[in-house]
Amino acid sequence: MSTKFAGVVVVIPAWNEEQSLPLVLRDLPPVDQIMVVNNASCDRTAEVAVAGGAHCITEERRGYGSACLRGLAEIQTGIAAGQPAPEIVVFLDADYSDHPDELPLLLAPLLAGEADFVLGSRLRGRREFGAMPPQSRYGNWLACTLMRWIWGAKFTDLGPFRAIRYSELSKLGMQDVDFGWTIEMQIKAVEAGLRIQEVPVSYRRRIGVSKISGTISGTFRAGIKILSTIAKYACQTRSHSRHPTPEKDIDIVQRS
Ligand SMILES: Nc1nc2c(ncn2[C@@H]2O[C@H](COP(=O)(O)OP(=O)(O)OP(=O)(O)O)[C@@H](O)[C@H]2O)c(=O)[nH]1
Ligand SMILES: [Mg+2]
Repeated sequence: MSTKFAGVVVVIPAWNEEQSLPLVLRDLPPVDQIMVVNNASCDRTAEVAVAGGAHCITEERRGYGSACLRGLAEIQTGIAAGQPAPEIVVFLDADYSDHPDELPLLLAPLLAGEADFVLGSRLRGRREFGAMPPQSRYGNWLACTLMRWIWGAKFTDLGPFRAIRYSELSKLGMQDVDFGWTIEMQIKAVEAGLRIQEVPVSYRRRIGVSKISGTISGTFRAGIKILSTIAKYACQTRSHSRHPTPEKDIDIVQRS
């Protein structure tokens, strides 16, 4: 039995993931709390979450960001009721594409006090053939290229498996209720001057029905959402700063 990561809460947004969620929960190392946000599923997602030892809450409003925001609201409610604030919040998808047993890789720089935000990069890690279809890789590349041009930030991915210091996350003012959530966090982390690191993570084909990258409409909607999120924050940056183009690259430490 591995040692428990104290002060760590894992938030898992889940929409109809009864097949994959038990495997995610099985492979996660012990943490203070695993919070599954059941996003109005019509399968047995809630039952398998509880059976797997997770704290399960329901968010009726659909959308990836809605589920993540609900997880944050639940943490705030706990703190208001006297529970200690978590030190680190981890986000992880419920579809078993990421490898939950790689959690220690994400936590290491945070626990060592070397980073405030650690992003799992699928582009720098091992990917099963077909796990990230070409449109998904292209979308990531485009978004990361735009972030580099606009904010000088050298990300390689918008991966969902990520860990962030709760004290910093709670100050970012996260808002997006959809698939703009991941890039919003990255942009706001850069603008807030957080110490950011990327670590390579493995990625495999999802279990269950693909909702985004495996469908044309899902890919299109996610792409539009990500680009419009970049445009929104780029306009805000421009209106707040007389020097919108950073003079030097923002250092995102790449750990191997
Ligand atoms: N698509 C979608 N996913 C949601 C929603 N709410 C929660 N989720 C969860 O968010 C995670 C990411 O969604 P995925 O559907 O895996 O998106 P993706 O990884 O970009 O694409 P595919 O795996 O190819 O479908 C999964 O754990 C979903 O169950 C929602 O409203 N829409
Ligand atoms: Mg997925």
